[in-house]
Amino acid sequence: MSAFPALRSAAALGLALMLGAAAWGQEATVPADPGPAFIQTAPEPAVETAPAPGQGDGTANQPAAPEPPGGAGDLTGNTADEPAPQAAPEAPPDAPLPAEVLPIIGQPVAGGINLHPAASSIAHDTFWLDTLLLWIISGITLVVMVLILWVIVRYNARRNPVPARFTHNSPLEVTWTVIPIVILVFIGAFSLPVLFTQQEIPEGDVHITVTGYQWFWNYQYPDEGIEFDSYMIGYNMGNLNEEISAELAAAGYSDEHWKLATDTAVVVPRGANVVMAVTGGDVIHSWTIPAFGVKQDAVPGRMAHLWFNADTEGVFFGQCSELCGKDHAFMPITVRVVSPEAYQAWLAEMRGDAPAA
Ligand SMILES: [Cu+2]
Repeated sequence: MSAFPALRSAAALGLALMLGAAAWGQEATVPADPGPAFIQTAPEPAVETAPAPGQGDGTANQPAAPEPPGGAGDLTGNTADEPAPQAAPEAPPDAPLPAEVLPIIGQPVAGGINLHPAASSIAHDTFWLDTLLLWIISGITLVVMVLILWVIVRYNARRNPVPARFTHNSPLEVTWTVIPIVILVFIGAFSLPVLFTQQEIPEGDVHITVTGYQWFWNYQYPDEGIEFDSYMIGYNMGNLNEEISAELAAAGYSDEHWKLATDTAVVVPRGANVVMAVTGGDVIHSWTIPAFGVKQDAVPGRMAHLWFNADTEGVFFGQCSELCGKDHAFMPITVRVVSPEAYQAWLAEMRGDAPAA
């Protein structure tokens, strides 16, 4: 297991060299570069220090702007005392985010080359399979490379001036037919069960219907009578600017989550089988959360299904994964995995029956 990061690193290094160091370096360092004026001119102290007095985790996301009455007082008391750092970004989206501090897990990281941390049973299975395949292809590549080198050294024209003239070698032909078959059967024995697990939709504890539109997502919880749209924070507001930074901060995100964070989020409870019906309202989109190991095309006129069981509480990001028009890059996906209790509280808030307390 421990050899894989090294193998991946080697592969990524080769790729980086091929692509050119300049392009690679630029992409990897942009988020960390303190240079851009638009980041520096943002009200940095307010964004950075607001959560500090109350809790150690300065980067964890804060409760969303609309607070449930009386709820989460200990977490929000400190920020409430401070003067509002900004003209409060108009927000209150129709789907308030749960007032719970969640770690942001499923997101790209600067210089990262590995898969997102697996956060569902399907992701654990598929990522394990990915590792197995990496071992196998590495072995095959090594064997072929050794064979080629051997032929180059041993059978070049100088060392082997009179080449053999035979045309068939039955044992050899049987061998190079049978060995690949054995390898493929071996892979299939592991990959097919994973594939079936993905495609056999279990009984759902939570049902969600997601519809892709140009350029946002619509979510419905048919069992709960809940429906809301989900837009990228800062959609149609130009490049990253103070206004967008303020909206991100108000929703508990930071600048690095621009183009990933949405104004509303899919909220699901940890440990529940979530069954999603996926369709498209205009053109083909594709819904995915890499950390869950799920991706499904959203095709108009068809209702496809995916399922996952998230085992880690946190915030997970995905992006539309089927080129769907000019703003394809601006319809990200945010899923918040919360505790079952927080999920029930969120449902109550969404349905409008506010808790008595
Ligand atoms: Cu799309």
